[in-house]
Amino acid sequence: MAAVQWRPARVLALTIGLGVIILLFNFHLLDRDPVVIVGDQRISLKKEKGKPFAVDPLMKMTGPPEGILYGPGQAERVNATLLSLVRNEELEGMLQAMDDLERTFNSKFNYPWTFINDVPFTKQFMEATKAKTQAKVYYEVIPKEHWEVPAWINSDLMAASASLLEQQGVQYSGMKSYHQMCRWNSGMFYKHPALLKYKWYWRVEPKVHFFCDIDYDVFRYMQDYNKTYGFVINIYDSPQSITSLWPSVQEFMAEHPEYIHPNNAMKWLTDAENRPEHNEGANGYSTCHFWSNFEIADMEFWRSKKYEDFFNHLDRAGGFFYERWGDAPVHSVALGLMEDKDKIHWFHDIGYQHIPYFNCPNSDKCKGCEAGRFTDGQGLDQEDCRINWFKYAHMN
Ligand SMILES: Nc1nc2c(ncn2[C@@H]2O[C@H](COP(=O)(O)OP(=O)(O)O)[C@@H](O)[C@H]2O)c(=O)[nH]1
Ligand SMILES: [Mg+2]
Repeated sequence: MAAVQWRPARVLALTIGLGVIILLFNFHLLDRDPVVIVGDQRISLKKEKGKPFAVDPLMKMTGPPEGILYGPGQAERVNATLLSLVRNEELEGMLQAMDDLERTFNSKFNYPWTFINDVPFTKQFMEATKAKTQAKVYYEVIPKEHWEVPAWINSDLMAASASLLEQQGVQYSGMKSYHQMCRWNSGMFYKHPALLKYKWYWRVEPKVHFFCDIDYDVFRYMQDYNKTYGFVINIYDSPQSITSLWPSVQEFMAEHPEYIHPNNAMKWLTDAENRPEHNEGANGYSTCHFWSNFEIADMEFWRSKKYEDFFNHLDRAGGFFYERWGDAPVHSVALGLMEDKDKIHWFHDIGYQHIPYFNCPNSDKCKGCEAGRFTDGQGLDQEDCRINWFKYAHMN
């Protein structure tokens, strides 16, 4: 075999060739940066230090979702209720949230309100809330067996865990009723006898704000476009509050691989690129979740056999009381694993605030909400993880 002769011209050609290949490869890599297109804008989803987005998608002018929508009086109401779990002491905050939702949406559509409490509502609460709406209003008490701490929870262990979590700075860990509330929102609310007749609900908490006129029937949109779950905000959770949640979920997945949806959002759930320390602290879960104080959703998902099995598995594991599992990560993990991710909708057009976070659309339908703003707290911008949802799922 003849030896290759390394003449200067050949070396030069080879170097140029290699250079071109490296350049093309780099372009290819650059091109592979996750991007989304919003209107005429290409938005990089690469997280910049201290900034949730290179360009905030919320700064783009936005409006209602695309497609056929129904305004006031244009279509029958669907089978839905506005839903609030609330305490008598929170009356003022509830009236304020009602004012906002009635002004922006419900005075046009008149969906019934259902208020739920673990103790009976006072006359004052009922009279004041009734006076805020033209729609029907219902007041319900939670059945005792839905609220109380289950028999298999050891109260000494619960108290010991609570003080440990308190030392780690987990908010509300020593407050028994908060754990009960999270469990009820995770696996009980849709079983309340007064809710069985409804398919859809919009969860509303006291003190939340709504900023934008909503001129179409959002429940009808969910139904017509085959959606299961609507959210506005995605944030990271405190890993210390859910250290054993993901390991429990992994056990469940091993037992029930048939429940995992082929078009799932597993990559969103397990992302370790952004805030890897959260993934590590939560043993494999990014902790990114739909912030469940706002939910517009189909209760049939929660009532399904797969979710019932999922909830029972978690309930038996004890983390609602030995840790401080929130209904937000529980709902989010269930949806991310067992629902078609295309059935999850980001209501970017609904201006919303629950302290300390906002969803503020850039739209002339909104008042009192600075477009693109995420938080009014100092240094909380990095809590926003909608970027992950956009990257691994979609923006609609
Ligand atoms: N009736 C009742 N409602 C509760 C209780 N604990 C929490 N809630 C409601 O559950 C929701 C979440 O509680 P909240 O205190 O706002 O928790 P946070 O949003 O996580 O800070 C709110 O709508 C509260 O009114 C409780 O013990 N009884
Ligand atoms: Mg709240």
